[in-house]
Amino acid sequence: RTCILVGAGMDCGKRRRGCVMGPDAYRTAGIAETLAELGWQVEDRGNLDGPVWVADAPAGRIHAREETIAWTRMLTDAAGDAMKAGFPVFMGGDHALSLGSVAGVAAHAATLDRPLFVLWLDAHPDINTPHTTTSGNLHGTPIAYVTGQPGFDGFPPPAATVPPENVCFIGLRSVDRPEREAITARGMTAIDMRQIDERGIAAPLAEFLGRVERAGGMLHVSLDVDFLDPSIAPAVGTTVPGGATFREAHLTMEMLHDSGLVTSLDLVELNPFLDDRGRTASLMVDLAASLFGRSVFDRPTHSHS
Ligand code: DIR
Ligand code: MN
Ligand code: MN
Ligand code: MN
Repeated sequence: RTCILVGAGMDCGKRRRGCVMGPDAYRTAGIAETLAELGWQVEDRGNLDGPVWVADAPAGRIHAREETIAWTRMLTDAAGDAMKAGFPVFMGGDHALSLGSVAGVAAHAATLDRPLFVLWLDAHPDINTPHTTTSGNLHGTPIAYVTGQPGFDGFPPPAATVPPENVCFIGLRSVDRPEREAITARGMTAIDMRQIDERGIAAPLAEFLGRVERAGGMLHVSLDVDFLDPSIAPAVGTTVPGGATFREAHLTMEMLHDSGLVTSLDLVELNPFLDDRGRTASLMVDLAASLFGRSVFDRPTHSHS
């Protein structure tokens, strides 16, 4: 069991800067040591360099399009390589890194002839396209890209796309109108905060994990810091009140571990410039630890079925 750490300090998916420091904040918070203590072999591949210099049209409607395209190519390749070597953890960087990480993971799953499922833990569904975005920020678009929606001119077409019905969002509380329409039209599973209030987080998550298991699927998890309530995770540029609590987040990770279904992970949107003595970075590392098997007591695995 080898975990591959891939740093990608991508910072061009939105205007506010600071996610470039994310990978080093996770290292400072002890991610490698923490996963090693859980019995994993940890291979830290360092940080992807990112494009050396990319000309972006000034003041375009889409922010840093060319730079994002360059990162997407780089991340797609790095994700494919890392999947061959073990369980990749993509340390962002903002959520635009998932255009590449998920595209690379999907291409790998296709070579194995296995369906890929994606669990999107986020206040936002990130399903805008370059046509529907009002912010122009490409961190709001990875789900549209990896499910093969049109509008990504100039981007490498993903070698394999994720079927929209294989995507599950949990934690939603800020959804743009075109995003809402896309989610409904494509029959995607969207667990918003109201559902979590009413049913708890375990029941809808267990339903989704059951589907992944019955399909013999692989599961990519994308954890955006703003999934969490801002009171416990202040280090993100797009805080939204009313997010997942400390225990809801850990329970999610613990159930993901017990399912044995997760094959890759993104840790994204951490902006260490906004953190409070590293507590958000440390919480993200602790959540990763729960996903990699840290628990108070042992439990039978596959507890969802
Ligand atoms: C908004 C905000 N839906 C946008 N999105 C995200 O810019 O498209 N904020 N991802 O974190
Ligand atoms: Mn996001
Ligand atoms: Mn978000
Ligand atoms: Mn099972």
